Amino acid sequence: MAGTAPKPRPHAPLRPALRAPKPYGALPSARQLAWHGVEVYGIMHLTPTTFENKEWGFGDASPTTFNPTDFNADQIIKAAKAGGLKGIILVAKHHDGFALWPTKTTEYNITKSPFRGGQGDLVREIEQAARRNGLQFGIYCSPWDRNSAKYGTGEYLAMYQAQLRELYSNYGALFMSWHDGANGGDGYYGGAREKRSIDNATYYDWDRTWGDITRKMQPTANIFSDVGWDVRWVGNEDGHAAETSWATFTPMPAAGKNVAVPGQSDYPQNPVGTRNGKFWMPAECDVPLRKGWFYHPTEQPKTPAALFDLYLKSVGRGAGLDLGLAPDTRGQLHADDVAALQSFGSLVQRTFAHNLASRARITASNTRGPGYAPKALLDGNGQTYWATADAVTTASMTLELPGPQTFDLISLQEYIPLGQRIEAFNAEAWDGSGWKTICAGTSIGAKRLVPLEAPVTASKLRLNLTQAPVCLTLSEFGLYKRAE
Ligand code: FUL
Ligand code: CA
Repeated sequence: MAGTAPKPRPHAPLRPALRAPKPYGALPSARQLAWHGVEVYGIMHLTPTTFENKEWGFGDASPTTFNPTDFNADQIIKAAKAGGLKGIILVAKHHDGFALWPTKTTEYNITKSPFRGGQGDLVREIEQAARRNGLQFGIYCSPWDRNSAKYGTGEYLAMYQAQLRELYSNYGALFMSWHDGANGGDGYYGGAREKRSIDNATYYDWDRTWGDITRKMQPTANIFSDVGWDVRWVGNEDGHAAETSWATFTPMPAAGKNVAVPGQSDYPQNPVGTRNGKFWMPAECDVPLRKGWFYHPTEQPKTPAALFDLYLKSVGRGAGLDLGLAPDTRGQLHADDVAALQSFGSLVQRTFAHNLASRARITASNTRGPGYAPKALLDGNGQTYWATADAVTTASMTLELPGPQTFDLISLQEYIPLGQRIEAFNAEAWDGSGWKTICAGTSIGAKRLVPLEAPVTASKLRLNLTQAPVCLTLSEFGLYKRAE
């Protein structure tokens, strides 16, 4: 995208009014900007727990349980790609503690299974298939380990950190490092079969685990947790953010606690975020394609229409959509899952293939000056944007379409490298005799998709940006008709 941005004119005099707007509030890092570009990705669960038909393995399944008879990384990744997923996070170790790579840290790993005659490395196979097919790769390594005898003691942290080091060293650059919040409780724990509780505020020493290991070894990896450093959990596993969803966030400590750290924060705010929050920490909406994160023969994948609705409520609210993929005991996605992904991907692709506003004549009530003209909203390039003069915090723009168009979705994007600025907007359509409000909303951020109650046919439209603390930026505007 950056490659198509207009080159600055070197001889244009740099009058102060033409300088870019001053950034506002917490800003996204380069790593987060890259993450915003991914939008839809997947998280894959396939461990001994699949073969036990459970959601949480206790940690006592024999390694020989893990025996996918026809594992095919390309089948899984190609289905993900057809679904429009641009990245895949592999659960390299779930709560049951079984490591899907030949680790030195525990005997409870893939080399003790029949998979590839004990020579296999499932992390490697998925990583390579992902890269071959142009998907980014990420890792989930569960902090909670129900197999390890060491769990709950100081020794376990060293083991967990060593596991992260192995995963960070051997599988190329990661786009995400995903850290689950489920912690402690009962488990096998090397045969003790007991309940172990840890203080999740201190036990994993996240400052050092993430600061000294993840950041240093994998600077491109976005750290996800309920209050991850880069991406926050949306607060539910249903796949949607709140209708108002700010990318900025000030984590809330749990009742009686001083600081909000993973596992010790209050979640009511997570779906909405915090207006003017301390950090840029957009939401990830994680939701399984089926009912559970692991494959169960009795469950069905969600319909393409339901997935499209989740897309609107996640990506369309400035968040990411992380779709759970559950290969079956063959080690492949069920044909129903492949079909659901394919139809969902096609629905998104066909809906957004053509911006019905792309040939509109667009005028704005205020423009900062040359280089910030409103036509930047229609060039399909997120790097070019329209902006107002410093003192102007509300504006309207009028779009005259070449003829009547029928649409039921409006798409807006802010130029987020300068922060999340806009707090309220609405749109009106000209119905021949007057302006009729067709939608209204609050947060925009990386992307806002507004589904209209019913399709609108119009050849003239007005977008009103009605509230912001500072001057405005907007990088893209689109009108779309939901595909059948
Ligand atoms: C959850 C875990 O407890 C689930 O088993 C699953 O891995 C999901 C992605 O995160 O919190
Ligand atoms: Ca643009």
